[in-house]
Formats: sequence, C-alpha cells, structure tokens
Amino acid sequence: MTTRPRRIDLLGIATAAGASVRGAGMGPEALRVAGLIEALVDLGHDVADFGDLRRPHTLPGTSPASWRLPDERRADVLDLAARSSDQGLDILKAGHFPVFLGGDHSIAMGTVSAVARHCADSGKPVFVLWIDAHADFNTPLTSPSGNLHGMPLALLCGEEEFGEEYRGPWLGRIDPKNVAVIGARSVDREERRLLTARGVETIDMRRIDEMGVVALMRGFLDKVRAAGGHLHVSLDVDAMDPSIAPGGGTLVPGGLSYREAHLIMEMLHDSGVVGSLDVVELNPFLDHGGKSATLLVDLVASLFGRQIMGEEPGPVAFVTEGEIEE
Ligand code: B3U
Ligand code: MN
Ligand code: MN
Repeated sequence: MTTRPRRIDLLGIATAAGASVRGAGMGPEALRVAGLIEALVDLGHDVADFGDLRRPHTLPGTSPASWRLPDERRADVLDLAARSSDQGLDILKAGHFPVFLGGDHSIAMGTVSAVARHCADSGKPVFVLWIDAHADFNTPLTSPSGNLHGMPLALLCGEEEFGEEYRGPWLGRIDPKNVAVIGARSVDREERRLLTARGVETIDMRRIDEMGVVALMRGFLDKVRAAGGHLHVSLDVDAMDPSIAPGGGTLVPGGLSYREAHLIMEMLHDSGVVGSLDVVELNPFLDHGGKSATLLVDLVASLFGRQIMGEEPGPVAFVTEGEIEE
C-alpha cells in the first residue's frame, strides 16, 4: 500500500536484452542520478537501494553483450527474470515495497512473477496496471519483432506459445481479467485479438480522450479495492507523449500528457492499494539532458504521496545496502 511512511526497496535490473535498441540498461543509474532516492526520502519514506542485477558483458561461448544473438539475449532475459523474481519475493516477504528499475520491459517477467508468487501464498488477488503505449501481449508466434519486451504480459497471463525454457519455479501467473493496460496506442493485430479474447481491459488513448483518466482509473481502482487486491504498477516511459518523455527506444506519438500521467499517479497514491512498482524502458542514451529521467522521478514521487498542496511528513534516514539490518 502506498500509505506513508513505507520501507521502499529499490532493485535495478540493468538490461536491454529484451529490446532491439541499446541503452535501457543504463536506466537504473539515470533514475538515481535524477534524484529518485532523495525524492522518496524527502516524502518521509525509508529507502534501501539494493543496486543492480545484470548479466556479464561477455560470457564464455557467447557474443559480447552489445550484439548478442537472439538465443543469447533470451538467455539473458530469463536469467534476470529468475533472479529478480526471487529477490523481489524476498523484498515482499519482508513486508517492504519493491520498486524495480529497468531495464527494458522484459524485466516484468520476473518482477510481476515475484508479486504473483507472494500473493499466491496469502491468497490475495493480484491486479496489474500496465501504463504503456504498447500492450506487451505478443507471444513468440504473434510478435512482429521477436523482442521480448513486447511479450511479458502474455507470458504472465499464461499464454501457451512460450517454450519450456520460459517455465521454472520463478514464474508466477496472473489473471488477464485483473490486468488493465492504460495509454495504449500501438497494438499489433494478433495482439489485439489476444487481449480481447483473454478479457484484458485495454484503456487506449481514444478512450482517455473521450472519458478522461479520472473516470477510467476510478473504475479499475474500485475493482481492485472491492477484491481486496494487491496492485502492481508497471510504468513504461513510452506511455507518456514523446514531447515530454523522449528517452525511450520505441516512442509513439499521441501519449499521456504531463497532467494525465501525474493524475494517474496521484490517484494511485490515494487508492492505497499499490504494493509494487516497475519503472521501465528509460533509455538515457536517447534522453534529452535527463528530461525523461526527471519526469519519471516526479511521477514516482506522486505515486508515493507528493502533492501540490497538503501535508507531507518530511525526510527520514537513508539506508544503504551495507547498513540494512536483517
Ligand atoms: N508490439 C511491438 C512493438 C513494441 C512492444 N513493446 C515495445 N515495442 N516497446 C512488438 O515488438 O511486440
Ligand atoms: Mn512496455
Ligand atoms: Mn512501450
């Protein structure tokens, strides 16, 4: 829940293995440089930074990370998914709020799995809000690109067109009927068919234009609250309009405005049902002087209670990895 104060555990997953464009592996560090920890501490939260999970740049018998072959990139994605799922589960078991810093969106294979595994133990239903220009619901058979950052939701929702190598004790399952994609404006034809068939609520930009984010978000949040659910939020930088968030590798025009994005975050905070977060696809190499990184930090701050007016509790101690008491 986002009720303050929280113990927030940051975990970076420094990879672009699921994308075709390089640079998202630098995302976690750019978010730190843009002041993520300071913003959270300033809001009265207790923050621990667990550093980044990453794959070695060279592995015996494989190509250098910069031009790995598709099979090698898939191996990177799945290794990181298994590790982030296990580490995310530990964070959740400790009662802390995990904030996962991507990395491209394939990292959600692991992060959402952590949440699903944790909630399976307690019987709490998992809901996912996927804030993205894309639906990321392709399978290896429907994907036009073969890039794994376009497939995490399909894997998590139990689509069967994924090979044996995608299965393991790390993989969790979510109910597609508990998923909402908001901000969508680039959905592939086969992907669209799957979303409809599985009952994923897809709040595309046209619905936002017509109805506004408040009514649409209220409908979804009421559902989560009524079910007593845990809400995982997965925030892709390309959900926002490229004019305010240029730092992504797969930008699509016509995205969320500055105010729409903040309003979504403010409503998520007020709902009190959010229990975990991904911030993904930030590509510092393509960003304009930290503009997108700074926007993401401000959006995360809104999710954790920053308000234009109103009381904020003020800073608490910042804890680094070495100092964390077990
Ligand atoms: N739907 C396309 C494009 C895409 C999805 N996610 C991103 N791009 N970032 C695909 O490749 O699956
Ligand atoms: Mn995405
Ligand atoms: Mn996207």
